[in-house]
Amino acid sequence: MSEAVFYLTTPIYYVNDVPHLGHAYCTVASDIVCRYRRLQGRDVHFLTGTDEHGEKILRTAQEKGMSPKEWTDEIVPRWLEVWDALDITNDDFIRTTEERHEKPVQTFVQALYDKDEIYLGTYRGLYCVGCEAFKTEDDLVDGRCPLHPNRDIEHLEEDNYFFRLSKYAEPLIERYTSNERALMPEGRRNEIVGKLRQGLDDLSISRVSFDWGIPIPWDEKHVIYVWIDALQNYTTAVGYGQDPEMFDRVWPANVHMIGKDILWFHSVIWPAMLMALDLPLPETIFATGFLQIGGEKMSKSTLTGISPHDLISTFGSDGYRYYFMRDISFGQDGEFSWEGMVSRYNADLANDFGNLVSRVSTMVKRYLNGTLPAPPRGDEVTEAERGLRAAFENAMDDVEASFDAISPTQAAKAAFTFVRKANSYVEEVAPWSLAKDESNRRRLEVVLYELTEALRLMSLMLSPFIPRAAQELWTRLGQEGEVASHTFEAARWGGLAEGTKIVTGEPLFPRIEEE
Ligand code: ME8
Repeated sequence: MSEAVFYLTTPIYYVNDVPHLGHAYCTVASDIVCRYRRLQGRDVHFLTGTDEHGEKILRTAQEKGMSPKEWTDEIVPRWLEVWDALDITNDDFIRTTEERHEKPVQTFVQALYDKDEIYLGTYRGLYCVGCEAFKTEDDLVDGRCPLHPNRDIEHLEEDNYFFRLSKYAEPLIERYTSNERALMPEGRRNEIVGKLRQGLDDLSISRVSFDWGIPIPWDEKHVIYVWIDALQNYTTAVGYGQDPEMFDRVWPANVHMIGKDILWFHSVIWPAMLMALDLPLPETIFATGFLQIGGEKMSKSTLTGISPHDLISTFGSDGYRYYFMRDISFGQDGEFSWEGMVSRYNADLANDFGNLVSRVSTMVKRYLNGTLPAPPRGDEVTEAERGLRAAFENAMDDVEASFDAISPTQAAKAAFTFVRKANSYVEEVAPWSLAKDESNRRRLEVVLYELTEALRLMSLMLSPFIPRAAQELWTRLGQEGEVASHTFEAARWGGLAEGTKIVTGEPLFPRIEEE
């Protein structure tokens, strides 16, 4: 039997504005994890999309003098452009205004109602339109939402339908105290368990004061609360209520990758909804930290959002992807800085990796006429080659363990231990010295074979992070097709065939001069 699908989701983003670095952070990390799982031979289903209902989008459209549907249709392509520019390989893109989402959301909510999980009541309290969330006084700082200090908190009094969320505090505590992988990282799990121990209130799941949303099927003057609608993208996109065969095959998600600001919705409300219908729960919810600027969360509402395009034009998609994964410890908050990005790019990509590629391919061209010799026989392998090969095996193991722990930062570090080892191997074996004496010819062939093979393996191992450069290198090494369509089956030392033609080219990562 084939292994189950690896299903990973990103948050679906509010389209009240264009994406900034903070949004791209979660999506890039998700893409890297998915690319790695594909290299492992897994059947991956990678979902992202847009969250298009609710008051926030409605008000944005009104400010623009458009209907909400006109506004979302205009802005969604701007999001797709960014994902394209960052080489995001999602298998599906869901918009919550699509019929394939709206219909099954109604089916789901109706099923909750039929099981008496929903009742009519009155909500009296606070609401932050920025978060699209009900708030208590305790959530506010100086009377304002700390995440949306520029927006006024609203006082609501509405007849709403309520979900019996309070029933689920105990089962959720049980889940998070007995399963370490259910919610990661650990600090976030403890935080949620602490909050759950204080008990849960039932949750208002409908709104009546506006109509931009999915109607409650049995009472159409209500629209479904935007979070109850949005969370279901994870199930509607894989066939809930429409395609039972697909739903059984793909659900539950292996990973819901999210930012820490939306952890409560994902780790409490969403699993409770699933429990209420006896549906399987996501295996892991992983909350990233915030990308900050000047110590504050980068955001649209505080006007600190920088567009990914502004960085891609200088660093390329690869430089962008690598920097954010490598420099911001995954799961924690981290500060973006231009200087940090330049120095990381120059040190790791331009110097350690890019120069190695240039040096090795230039030597193969100069000393071997660009044609690979026969691989070394057992008796031609010395301690130096054994060290290089062992570094590769260790790096592969560490990369795997890091991805299992959902740490692309550790994985990037681990992969680069092999790059650095290859650089020290070049210095140790000094091919340029061997080339001076014809009697060293075979030894020269052996070390250049080993180095070229190391580059091929780097292309595979680094491809989740730097897919463009990895592909360019793969092609220069005379390898067919796309590196991304291979698996780690191809990651066995000695895979390069004798006679392969190696070509040189422009630097993969031209140095960026600091201004
Ligand atoms: O919350 N640093 O959408 P959203 C890191 N539609 N990540 C950041 C970030 C930052 N500065 N700013 C945003 C929503 N993000 C809902 C989600 S899911 C069913 C519905 C990331 O557009 C972070 O992952 O406001 C956050 O959770 C996500 O963008 C969505 O933000």
